[in-house]
Amino acid sequence: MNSNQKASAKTDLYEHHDYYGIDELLQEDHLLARDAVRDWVKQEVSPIIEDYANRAACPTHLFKGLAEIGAFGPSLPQEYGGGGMDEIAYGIIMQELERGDSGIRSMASVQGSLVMYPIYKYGNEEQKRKYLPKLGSGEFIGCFGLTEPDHGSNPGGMVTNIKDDGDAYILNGAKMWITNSPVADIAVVWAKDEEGVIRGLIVEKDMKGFSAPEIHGKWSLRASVTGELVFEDVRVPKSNLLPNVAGLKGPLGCLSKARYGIAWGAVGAALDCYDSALRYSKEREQFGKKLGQFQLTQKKLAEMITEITKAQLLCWRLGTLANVGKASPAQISMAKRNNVHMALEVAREARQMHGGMGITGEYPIMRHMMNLESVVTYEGTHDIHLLITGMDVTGMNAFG
Ligand code: TGC
Ligand code: FAD
Repeated sequence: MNSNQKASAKTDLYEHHDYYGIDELLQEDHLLARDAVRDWVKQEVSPIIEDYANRAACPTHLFKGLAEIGAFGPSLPQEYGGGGMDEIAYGIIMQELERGDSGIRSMASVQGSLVMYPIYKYGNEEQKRKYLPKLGSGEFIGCFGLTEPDHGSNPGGMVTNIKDDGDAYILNGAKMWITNSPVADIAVVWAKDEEGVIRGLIVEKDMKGFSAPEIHGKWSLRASVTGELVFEDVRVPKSNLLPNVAGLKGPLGCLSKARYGIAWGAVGAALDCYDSALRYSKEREQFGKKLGQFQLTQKKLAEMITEITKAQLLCWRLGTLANVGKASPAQISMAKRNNVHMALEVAREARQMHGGMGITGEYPIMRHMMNLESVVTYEGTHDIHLLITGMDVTGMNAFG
Protein backbone atom coordinates (compact mmCIF):
# COMPACT_ATOMS: atom_id res chain seq x y z
CA MET A 1 0.00 0.00 0.00
CA ASN A 2 1.42 3.44 -0.89
CA SER A 3 1.07 6.51 1.37
CA ASN A 4 -2.04 7.78 -0.48
CA GLN A 5 -3.70 4.45 -0.04
CA LYS A 6 -2.72 4.29 3.64
CA ALA A 7 -4.27 7.71 4.21
CA SER A 8 -7.55 6.70 2.57
CA ALA A 9 -7.63 3.09 3.82
CA LYS A 10 -10.66 2.41 5.96
CA THR A 11 -11.76 -0.39 8.21
CA ASP A 12 -14.60 -2.36 6.66
CA LEU A 13 -17.32 -2.52 9.35
CA TYR A 14 -19.73 -4.64 7.33
CA GLU A 15 -21.94 -6.97 9.37
CA HIS A 16 -23.93 -9.98 8.21
CA HIS A 17 -27.61 -9.44 7.29
CA ASP A 18 -29.85 -12.49 6.86
CA TYR A 19 -33.39 -11.42 7.71
CA TYR A 20 -35.12 -14.60 6.54
CA GLY A 21 -32.60 -17.16 7.77
CA ILE A 22 -31.47 -17.99 4.24
CA ASP A 23 -28.19 -19.26 5.68
CA GLU A 24 -30.17 -22.30 6.84
CA LEU A 25 -30.84 -23.14 3.18
CA LEU A 26 -27.14 -23.16 2.41
CA GLN A 27 -24.64 -25.97 2.82
CA GLU A 28 -21.49 -25.88 4.90
CA ASP A 29 -19.27 -25.38 1.82
CA HIS A 30 -21.37 -22.40 0.68
CA LEU A 31 -20.94 -20.74 4.07
CA LEU A 32 -17.21 -21.49 4.14
CA ALA A 33 -16.75 -20.03 0.65
CA ARG A 34 -18.76 -16.96 1.59
CA ASP A 35 -16.82 -16.30 4.77
CA ALA A 36 -13.46 -16.82 3.06
CA VAL A 37 -14.32 -14.36 0.29
CA ARG A 38 -15.79 -11.88 2.76
CA ASP A 39 -12.57 -11.96 4.81
CA TRP A 40 -10.51 -11.50 1.65
CA VAL A 41 -12.62 -8.53 0.55
CA LYS A 42 -12.27 -6.92 3.97
CA GLN A 43 -8.51 -7.36 3.90
CA GLU A 44 -7.60 -6.81 0.26
CA VAL A 45 -10.38 -4.79 -1.39
CA SER A 46 -12.08 -2.46 1.10
CA PRO A 47 -8.86 -0.73 2.29
CA ILE A 48 -7.77 0.21 -1.24
CA ILE A 49 -10.85 0.37 -3.45
CA GLU A 50 -11.78 3.98 -2.83
CA ASP A 51 -8.29 5.10 -3.77
CA TYR A 52 -8.27 3.04 -6.98
CA ALA A 53 -11.76 4.24 -7.93
CA ASN A 54 -10.73 7.84 -7.30
CA ARG A 55 -7.74 7.45 -9.59
CA ALA A 56 -9.73 5.42 -12.16
CA ALA A 57 -7.08 2.71 -11.82
CA CYS A 58 -7.65 -1.03 -11.94
CA PRO A 59 -6.10 -2.99 -9.05
CA THR A 60 -4.70 -5.64 -11.41
CA HIS A 61 -2.61 -7.10 -8.57
CA LEU A 62 -5.88 -8.55 -7.24
CA PHE A 63 -6.14 -11.01 -10.16
CA LYS A 64 -3.79 -13.41 -8.39
CA GLY A 65 -5.69 -13.11 -5.10
CA LEU A 66 -9.00 -13.67 -6.88
CA ALA A 67 -7.54 -16.85 -8.35
CA GLU A 68 -6.34 -17.99 -4.92
CA ILE A 69 -9.78 -17.61 -3.34
CA GLY A 70 -11.32 -19.58 -6.22
CA ALA A 71 -13.26 -16.70 -7.78
CA PHE A 72 -12.51 -17.71 -11.38
CA GLY A 73 -15.00 -20.31 -12.57
CA PRO A 74 -16.08 -21.57 -9.13
CA SER A 75 -18.50 -24.03 -10.74
CA LEU A 76 -16.16 -25.24 -13.49
CA PRO A 77 -14.28 -28.54 -12.97
CA GLN A 78 -11.04 -28.32 -11.01
CA GLU A 79 -9.07 -30.17 -13.69
CA TYR A 80 -9.76 -27.22 -15.99
CA GLY A 81 -8.79 -24.52 -13.50
CA GLY A 82 -12.22 -24.08 -11.92
CA GLY A 83 -13.36 -24.52 -8.32
CA GLY A 84 -15.43 -27.70 -8.70
CA MET A 85 -18.23 -26.19 -6.61
CA ASP A 86 -21.92 -25.79 -7.36
CA GLU A 87 -23.85 -22.84 -8.77
CA ILE A 88 -24.91 -21.53 -5.37
CA ALA A 89 -21.27 -21.35 -4.28
CA TYR A 90 -20.50 -19.47 -7.52
CA GLY A 91 -23.34 -17.05 -6.82
CA ILE A 92 -22.42 -16.41 -3.23
CA ILE A 93 -18.80 -15.72 -4.18
CA MET A 94 -20.02 -13.10 -6.70
CA GLN A 95 -22.24 -11.60 -3.99
CA GLU A 96 -19.30 -11.16 -1.63
CA LEU A 97 -17.05 -9.70 -4.32
CA GLU A 98 -19.64 -7.16 -5.40
CA ARG A 99 -20.25 -6.28 -1.75
CA GLY A 100 -16.71 -4.93 -2.07
CA ASP A 101 -17.04 -3.38 -5.53
CA SER A 102 -18.86 -4.22 -8.78
CA GLY A 103 -15.60 -3.79 -10.68
CA ILE A 104 -13.94 -6.56 -8.66
CA ARG A 105 -16.90 -8.84 -9.35
CA SER A 106 -16.59 -7.87 -13.03
CA MET A 107 -12.96 -9.03 -13.05
CA ALA A 108 -14.12 -12.43 -11.81
CA SER A 109 -17.27 -12.61 -13.97
CA VAL A 110 -15.40 -11.95 -17.17
CA GLN A 111 -12.51 -14.29 -16.40
CA GLY A 112 -14.68 -17.17 -15.18
CA SER A 113 -17.96 -16.95 -17.06
CA LEU A 114 -17.05 -15.16 -20.27
CA VAL A 115 -13.54 -16.48 -20.98
CA MET A 116 -12.99 -19.78 -19.13
CA TYR A 117 -16.58 -20.97 -19.62
CA PRO A 118 -16.67 -20.65 -23.47
CA ILE A 119 -13.27 -22.31 -23.76
CA TYR A 120 -14.46 -25.09 -21.45
CA LYS A 121 -17.85 -25.46 -23.13
CA TYR A 122 -17.03 -24.85 -26.80
CA GLY A 123 -13.27 -25.52 -27.00
CA ASN A 124 -11.40 -28.70 -27.87
CA GLU A 125 -9.20 -30.56 -25.42
CA GLU A 126 -6.00 -28.90 -26.65
CA GLN A 127 -7.47 -25.41 -26.17
CA LYS A 128 -8.74 -26.31 -22.71
CA ARG A 129 -5.35 -27.64 -21.61
CA LYS A 130 -3.51 -24.69 -23.11
CA TYR A 131 -5.58 -21.83 -21.66
CA LEU A 132 -7.78 -22.88 -18.74
CA PRO A 133 -5.16 -23.61 -16.05
CA LYS A 134 -3.42 -20.30 -16.76
CA LEU A 135 -6.73 -18.41 -16.63
CA GLY A 136 -7.80 -20.23 -13.46
CA SER A 137 -4.53 -19.35 -11.71
CA GLY A 138 -4.62 -15.70 -12.79
CA GLU A 139 -1.43 -16.06 -14.84
CA PHE A 140 -3.46 -15.06 -17.92
CA ILE A 141 -6.11 -12.36 -17.95
CA GLY A 142 -8.93 -12.76 -20.44
CA CYS A 143 -11.64 -10.59 -21.97
CA PHE A 144 -14.83 -11.20 -23.98
CA GLY A 145 -15.57 -9.31 -27.18
CA LEU A 146 -19.19 -9.30 -28.28
CA THR A 147 -20.43 -5.68 -28.25
CA GLU A 148 -19.53 -3.44 -31.20
CA PRO A 149 -19.76 0.32 -31.60
CA ASP A 150 -23.00 -0.06 -33.61
CA HIS A 151 -24.28 -3.34 -32.16
CA GLY A 152 -24.86 -3.48 -28.42
CA SER A 153 -28.32 -4.79 -27.54
CA ASN A 154 -28.47 -6.44 -30.96
CA PRO A 155 -25.24 -8.44 -31.10
CA GLY A 156 -26.63 -10.56 -33.94
CA GLY A 157 -26.06 -7.56 -36.23
CA MET A 158 -22.28 -7.62 -35.65
CA VAL A 159 -19.98 -6.78 -38.56
CA THR A 160 -16.68 -8.12 -37.19
CA ASN A 161 -15.80 -10.94 -39.57
CA ILE A 162 -13.38 -13.73 -40.46
CA LYS A 163 -12.26 -14.86 -43.89
CA ASP A 164 -10.68 -18.22 -44.68
CA ASP A 165 -6.98 -18.00 -45.54
CA GLY A 166 -5.44 -21.46 -45.59
CA ASP A 167 -4.37 -22.46 -42.10
CA ALA A 168 -5.67 -19.22 -40.58
CA TYR A 169 -8.62 -16.83 -40.52
CA ILE A 170 -8.19 -13.14 -41.29
CA LEU A 171 -10.07 -11.19 -38.63
CA ASN A 172 -11.34 -7.62 -39.19
CA GLY A 173 -13.60 -5.36 -37.16
CA ALA A 174 -13.86 -3.69 -33.77
CA LYS A 175 -15.40 -4.36 -30.37
CA MET A 176 -16.40 -1.70 -27.85
CA TRP A 177 -16.82 -1.50 -24.07
CA ILE A 178 -14.73 -4.56 -23.34
CA THR A 179 -13.97 -5.17 -19.65
CA ASN A 180 -10.26 -5.90 -19.05
CA SER A 181 -9.31 -5.62 -22.73
CA PRO A 182 -6.29 -3.29 -22.23
CA VAL A 183 -4.73 -5.70 -19.72
CA ALA A 184 -5.82 -8.99 -21.28
CA ASP A 185 -3.50 -11.71 -22.57
CA ILE A 186 -6.28 -13.30 -24.61
CA ALA A 187 -9.67 -12.27 -25.94
CA VAL A 188 -12.59 -14.56 -26.74
CA VAL A 189 -13.95 -12.79 -29.81
CA TRP A 190 -17.23 -13.36 -31.66
CA ALA A 191 -17.18 -12.76 -35.41
CA LYS A 192 -19.17 -13.73 -38.51
CA ASP A 193 -17.71 -16.18 -41.01
CA GLU A 194 -18.16 -15.89 -44.76
CA GLU A 195 -21.63 -17.49 -44.51
CA GLY A 196 -22.62 -14.95 -41.84
CA VAL A 197 -22.52 -17.52 -39.02
CA ILE A 198 -21.22 -16.25 -35.65
CA ARG A 199 -18.08 -18.10 -34.48
CA GLY A 200 -15.86 -17.76 -31.44
CA LEU A 201 -12.08 -17.32 -31.64
CA ILE A 202 -9.28 -17.04 -29.12
CA VAL A 203 -7.17 -14.01 -30.05
CA GLU A 204 -3.80 -13.55 -28.33
CA LYS A 205 -2.51 -10.11 -27.42
CA ASP A 206 0.66 -10.34 -29.52
CA MET A 207 -1.09 -11.20 -32.79
CA LYS A 208 -0.16 -8.68 -35.47
CA GLY A 209 -2.89 -6.14 -36.26
CA PHE A 210 -4.59 -6.52 -32.85
CA SER A 211 -4.81 -3.63 -30.39
CA ALA A 212 -6.88 -2.91 -27.28
CA PRO A 213 -6.97 0.81 -26.46
CA GLU A 214 -8.42 1.88 -23.12
CA ILE A 215 -11.68 3.83 -22.86
CA HIS A 216 -11.17 6.79 -20.53
CA GLY A 217 -13.56 9.14 -18.76
CA LYS A 218 -15.93 6.66 -17.12
CA TRP A 219 -17.86 7.87 -14.08
CA SER A 220 -18.83 4.29 -13.30
CA LEU A 221 -16.82 1.13 -12.60
CA ARG A 222 -13.78 3.33 -12.19
CA ALA A 223 -11.73 0.56 -10.60
CA SER A 224 -12.38 -1.68 -13.60
CA VAL A 225 -10.50 -1.22 -16.86
CA THR A 226 -12.58 -1.03 -20.05
CA GLY A 227 -11.38 -0.79 -23.64
CA GLU A 228 -11.88 -1.55 -27.29
CA LEU A 229 -10.66 -4.44 -29.40
CA VAL A 230 -9.45 -3.46 -32.85
CA PHE A 231 -8.67 -6.07 -35.51
CA GLU A 232 -6.88 -5.07 -38.70
CA ASP A 233 -6.22 -8.13 -40.84
CA VAL A 234 -5.30 -10.20 -37.79
CA ARG A 235 -4.14 -13.69 -38.79
CA VAL A 236 -5.70 -16.07 -36.28
CA PRO A 237 -4.63 -19.73 -36.61
CA LYS A 238 -7.54 -22.05 -37.34
CA SER A 239 -6.57 -23.98 -34.23
CA ASN A 240 -7.84 -20.95 -32.24
CA LEU A 241 -11.43 -21.32 -33.48
CA LEU A 242 -13.80 -22.68 -30.81
CA PRO A 243 -15.02 -25.74 -32.72
CA ASN A 244 -18.06 -26.79 -30.73
CA VAL A 245 -20.50 -23.91 -31.22
CA ALA A 246 -21.87 -21.84 -34.10
CA GLY A 247 -24.43 -19.04 -33.98
CA LEU A 248 -25.52 -16.40 -31.49
CA LYS A 249 -26.36 -19.06 -28.92
CA GLY A 250 -22.58 -19.36 -28.35
CA PRO A 251 -22.04 -15.93 -26.78
CA LEU A 252 -25.56 -15.83 -25.33
CA GLY A 253 -24.87 -19.08 -23.48
CA CYS A 254 -21.88 -17.41 -21.79
CA LEU A 255 -24.04 -14.42 -20.94
CA SER A 256 -26.52 -16.67 -19.15
CA LYS A 257 -23.70 -17.87 -16.93
CA ALA A 258 -22.46 -14.34 -16.21
CA ARG A 259 -25.93 -12.80 -15.75
CA TYR A 260 -26.66 -15.47 -13.15
CA GLY A 261 -23.58 -14.32 -11.20
CA ILE A 262 -24.59 -10.67 -11.53
CA ALA A 263 -28.03 -11.43 -10.05
CA TRP A 264 -26.20 -12.56 -6.90
CA GLY A 265 -23.55 -9.86 -7.12
CA ALA A 266 -26.09 -7.04 -7.10
CA VAL A 267 -27.43 -8.31 -3.78
CA GLY A 268 -23.93 -7.84 -2.37
CA ALA A 269 -23.79 -4.18 -3.46
CA ALA A 270 -27.26 -3.60 -1.99
CA LEU A 271 -26.28 -5.26 1.30
CA ASP A 272 -23.25 -2.99 1.63
CA CYS A 273 -25.38 0.12 1.06
CA TYR A 274 -28.02 -1.09 3.53
CA ASP A 275 -25.35 -1.94 6.09
CA SER A 276 -23.85 1.53 5.86
CA ALA A 277 -27.25 3.28 6.00
CA LEU A 278 -28.33 1.22 9.02
CA ARG A 279 -25.14 2.04 10.92
CA TYR A 280 -25.33 5.73 10.01
CA SER A 281 -28.98 5.88 11.17
CA LYS A 282 -27.98 4.54 14.56
CA GLU A 283 -25.09 7.00 14.96
CA ARG A 284 -26.10 10.29 13.36
CA GLU A 285 -28.33 12.70 15.29
CA GLN A 286 -30.51 15.55 14.08
CA PHE A 287 -33.22 17.44 16.03
CA GLY A 288 -31.90 15.76 19.18
CA LYS A 289 -32.67 12.23 17.92
CA LYS A 290 -30.90 9.43 16.10
CA LEU A 291 -31.89 9.40 12.43
CA GLY A 292 -33.13 5.85 12.97
CA GLN A 293 -35.79 7.15 15.36
CA PHE A 294 -37.59 9.00 12.57
CA GLN A 295 -40.36 7.06 10.86
CA LEU A 296 -39.19 8.13 7.41
CA THR A 297 -35.76 6.62 8.06
CA GLN A 298 -37.34 3.42 9.32
CA LYS A 299 -39.54 3.24 6.22
CA LYS A 300 -36.45 3.44 4.01
CA LEU A 301 -34.56 0.79 6.00
CA ALA A 302 -37.59 -1.52 6.19
CA GLU A 303 -38.17 -1.27 2.45
CA MET A 304 -34.49 -1.86 1.72
CA ILE A 305 -34.25 -5.05 3.78
CA THR A 306 -37.58 -6.26 2.33
CA GLU A 307 -36.36 -5.85 -1.25
CA ILE A 308 -32.94 -7.33 -0.42
CA THR A 309 -34.59 -10.35 1.19
CA LYS A 310 -36.83 -10.91 -1.87
CA ALA A 311 -33.77 -10.70 -4.11
CA GLN A 312 -31.86 -13.16 -1.89
CA LEU A 313 -34.71 -15.65 -2.18
CA LEU A 314 -34.82 -15.20 -5.96
CA CYS A 315 -31.09 -15.97 -6.10
CA TRP A 316 -31.35 -18.99 -3.88
CA ARG A 317 -34.19 -20.51 -5.92
CA LEU A 318 -32.41 -19.69 -9.18
CA GLY A 319 -29.31 -21.37 -7.77
CA THR A 320 -31.19 -24.57 -6.96
CA LEU A 321 -32.57 -24.59 -10.52
CA ALA A 322 -29.12 -23.91 -11.98
CA ASN A 323 -27.67 -26.79 -9.96
CA VAL A 324 -29.91 -29.22 -11.83
CA GLY A 325 -29.51 -27.46 -15.19
CA LYS A 326 -33.03 -26.05 -15.12
CA ALA A 327 -32.48 -22.28 -14.82
CA SER A 328 -33.85 -20.96 -18.13
CA PRO A 329 -32.28 -17.90 -19.81
CA ALA A 330 -35.54 -16.02 -19.19
CA GLN A 331 -35.50 -16.88 -15.47
CA ILE A 332 -31.92 -15.64 -15.30
CA SER A 333 -32.96 -12.42 -17.07
CA MET A 334 -35.70 -11.84 -14.52
CA ALA A 335 -33.26 -12.20 -11.62
CA LYS A 336 -30.55 -10.03 -13.23
CA ARG A 337 -33.04 -7.28 -14.02
CA ASN A 338 -34.86 -7.34 -10.70
CA ASN A 339 -31.79 -7.55 -8.49
CA VAL A 340 -29.71 -4.90 -10.24
CA HIS A 341 -32.66 -2.50 -10.27
CA MET A 342 -33.25 -3.26 -6.60
CA ALA A 343 -29.59 -2.59 -5.77
CA LEU A 344 -29.63 0.70 -7.65
CA GLU A 345 -32.74 1.83 -5.77
CA VAL A 346 -31.21 0.78 -2.44
CA ALA A 347 -28.01 2.65 -3.29
CA ARG A 348 -29.95 5.82 -4.21
CA GLU A 349 -31.96 5.73 -0.96
CA ALA A 350 -28.84 4.99 1.09
CA ARG A 351 -27.10 7.92 -0.60
CA GLN A 352 -29.85 10.27 0.56
CA MET A 353 -29.83 8.82 4.07
CA HIS A 354 -26.17 9.77 4.47
CA GLY A 355 -26.96 13.40 3.60
CA GLY A 356 -23.94 15.33 2.34
CA MET A 357 -21.61 12.60 3.56
CA GLY A 358 -23.29 10.29 1.09
CA ILE A 359 -21.56 11.93 -1.85
CA THR A 360 -18.09 11.41 -0.39
CA GLY A 361 -15.74 8.47 -0.52
CA GLU A 362 -15.98 8.27 3.26
CA TYR A 363 -18.81 5.80 2.66
CA PRO A 364 -19.07 3.21 -0.15
CA ILE A 365 -22.53 4.33 -1.32
CA MET A 366 -21.79 6.71 -4.18
CA ARG A 367 -19.22 4.31 -5.62
CA HIS A 368 -21.73 1.44 -5.55
CA MET A 369 -24.42 3.68 -7.02
CA MET A 370 -22.24 4.78 -9.92
CA ASN A 371 -21.00 1.23 -10.51
CA LEU A 372 -24.55 -0.06 -10.68
CA GLU A 373 -25.31 2.32 -13.54
CA SER A 374 -23.00 0.11 -15.63
CA VAL A 375 -24.29 -3.12 -14.16
CA VAL A 376 -27.85 -2.17 -15.11
CA THR A 377 -26.62 -1.66 -18.71
CA TYR A 378 -24.08 -4.39 -19.37
CA GLU A 379 -24.92 -8.06 -19.83
CA GLY A 380 -28.22 -6.86 -21.34
CA THR A 381 -29.91 -3.61 -20.37
CA HIS A 382 -32.80 -3.34 -17.91
CA ASP A 383 -35.26 -2.99 -20.81
CA ILE A 384 -33.78 -5.82 -22.88
CA HIS A 385 -34.30 -8.18 -19.93
CA LEU A 386 -37.86 -6.94 -19.59
CA LEU A 387 -38.42 -7.76 -23.27
CA ILE A 388 -36.92 -11.22 -22.73
CA THR A 389 -39.46 -11.85 -19.95
CA GLY A 390 -42.21 -10.36 -22.12
CA MET A 391 -41.31 -12.68 -24.98
CA ASP A 392 -41.16 -15.66 -22.64
CA VAL A 393 -44.64 -15.12 -21.25
CA THR A 394 -46.36 -14.10 -24.51
CA GLY A 395 -44.36 -16.09 -27.05
CA MET A 396 -44.11 -12.86 -29.09
CA ASN A 397 -40.86 -11.08 -29.94
CA ALA A 398 -40.98 -7.31 -29.37
CA PHE A 399 -37.27 -6.64 -30.07
CA GLY A 400 -37.22 -5.92 -33.75
P1 TGC B 1 -32.47 -15.00 -30.57
O1 TGC B 1 -32.99 -15.37 -31.94
O2 TGC B 1 -33.44 -14.77 -29.49
O3 TGC B 1 -31.44 -16.10 -30.08
C1 TGC B 1 -30.41 -16.61 -30.91
C2 TGC B 1 -30.05 -18.00 -30.42
O4 TGC B 1 -29.54 -17.92 -29.09
C3 TGC B 1 -30.37 -18.68 -28.17
N1 TGC B 1 -30.42 -17.89 -26.92
C4 TGC B 1 -29.73 -18.22 -25.83
N2 TGC B 1 -28.94 -19.27 -25.55
C5 TGC B 1 -28.37 -19.32 -24.33
N3 TGC B 1 -28.54 -18.36 -23.41
C6 TGC B 1 -29.31 -17.28 -23.65
N4 TGC B 1 -29.44 -16.31 -22.72
C7 TGC B 1 -29.96 -17.18 -24.91
N5 TGC B 1 -30.78 -16.26 -25.49
C8 TGC B 1 -31.06 -16.72 -26.72
C9 TGC B 1 -31.71 -18.79 -28.87
O5 TGC B 1 -32.40 -19.92 -28.41
C10 TGC B 1 -31.25 -18.93 -30.30
O6 TGC B 1 -30.77 -20.25 -30.49
P2 TGC B 1 -30.93 -21.02 -31.90
O7 TGC B 1 -30.46 -22.39 -31.65
O8 TGC B 1 -32.39 -20.94 -32.25
O9 TGC B 1 -30.08 -20.27 -32.88
O10 TGC B 1 -31.51 -13.74 -30.78
P3 TGC B 1 -31.83 -12.22 -31.10
O11 TGC B 1 -30.89 -11.78 -32.16
O12 TGC B 1 -33.32 -12.03 -31.35
O13 TGC B 1 -31.40 -11.45 -29.76
C11 TGC B 1 -32.02 -11.69 -28.57
C12 TGC B 1 -31.51 -10.72 -27.45
C13 TGC B 1 -31.87 -9.31 -27.76
C14 TGC B 1 -32.23 -11.15 -26.20
C15 TGC B 1 -30.03 -10.90 -27.24
O14 TGC B 1 -29.30 -10.65 -28.35
C16 TGC B 1 -29.51 -10.12 -26.04
O15 TGC B 1 -29.48 -10.71 -24.95
N6 TGC B 1 -29.03 -8.82 -26.16
C17 TGC B 1 -28.32 -8.15 -25.10
C18 TGC B 1 -26.84 -8.12 -25.44
C19 TGC B 1 -25.97 -8.36 -24.25
O16 TGC B 1 -26.39 -8.83 -23.21
N7 TGC B 1 -24.70 -8.08 -24.39
C20 TGC B 1 -23.75 -8.33 -23.36
C21 TGC B 1 -22.34 -8.16 -23.87
S1 TGC B 1 -21.14 -8.84 -22.75
C22 TGC B 1 -21.12 -7.82 -21.45
O17 TGC B 1 -21.85 -6.91 -21.30
C23 TGC B 1 -20.10 -8.17 -20.44
S2 TGC B 1 -20.02 -7.10 -19.11
C24 TGC B 1 -19.05 -8.08 -18.16
C25 TGC B 1 -18.66 -7.52 -16.86
O18 TGC B 1 -17.82 -6.58 -16.81
O19 TGC B 1 -19.10 -8.10 -15.80
P1 FAD C 1 -27.86 0.21 -27.07
O1 FAD C 1 -28.07 -1.20 -27.51
O2 FAD C 1 -27.55 1.24 -28.10
O3 FAD C 1 -29.08 0.65 -26.19
C1 FAD C 1 -29.37 2.01 -25.87
C2 FAD C 1 -30.75 2.06 -25.21
O4 FAD C 1 -31.73 1.59 -26.12
C3 FAD C 1 -30.83 1.15 -23.97
O5 FAD C 1 -31.60 1.79 -22.99
C4 FAD C 1 -31.58 -0.07 -24.49
O6 FAD C 1 -32.32 -0.73 -23.47
C5 FAD C 1 -32.51 0.55 -25.52
N1 FAD C 1 -32.90 -0.43 -26.55
C6 FAD C 1 -32.10 -1.09 -27.43
N2 FAD C 1 -32.82 -1.92 -28.18
C7 FAD C 1 -34.11 -1.80 -27.77
C8 FAD C 1 -35.35 -2.41 -28.15
N3 FAD C 1 -35.41 -3.35 -29.10
N4 FAD C 1 -36.48 -2.03 -27.51
C9 FAD C 1 -36.43 -1.10 -26.53
N5 FAD C 1 -35.31 -0.48 -26.11
C10 FAD C 1 -34.16 -0.85 -26.73
N6 FAD C 1 -19.66 -5.90 -23.87
C11 FAD C 1 -18.87 -6.98 -24.19
O7 FAD C 1 -19.06 -7.61 -25.21
N7 FAD C 1 -17.87 -7.38 -23.33
C12 FAD C 1 -17.61 -6.73 -22.17
O8 FAD C 1 -16.70 -7.13 -21.42
C13 FAD C 1 -18.39 -5.59 -21.83
N8 FAD C 1 -18.11 -4.86 -20.72
C14 FAD C 1 -18.77 -3.68 -20.49
C15 FAD C 1 -18.34 -2.84 -19.45
C16 FAD C 1 -18.96 -1.62 -19.24
C17 FAD C 1 -18.47 -0.71 -18.16
C18 FAD C 1 -20.07 -1.23 -20.05
C19 FAD C 1 -20.77 0.06 -19.83
C20 FAD C 1 -20.49 -2.05 -21.08
C21 FAD C 1 -19.84 -3.28 -21.32
N9 FAD C 1 -20.19 -4.08 -22.41
C22 FAD C 1 -19.44 -5.20 -22.73
C23 FAD C 1 -21.21 -3.65 -23.35
C24 FAD C 1 -22.65 -3.80 -22.85
O9 FAD C 1 -23.05 -5.14 -22.87
C25 FAD C 1 -23.54 -2.92 -23.72
O10 FAD C 1 -23.27 -1.58 -23.36
C26 FAD C 1 -25.02 -3.22 -23.56
O11 FAD C 1 -25.32 -4.52 -24.06
C27 FAD C 1 -25.90 -2.19 -24.27
O12 FAD C 1 -25.45 -1.91 -25.57
P2 FAD C 1 -25.23 -0.38 -26.03
O13 FAD C 1 -24.39 0.28 -25.02
O14 FAD C 1 -24.77 -0.41 -27.43
O15 FAD C 1 -26.67 0.28 -25.95
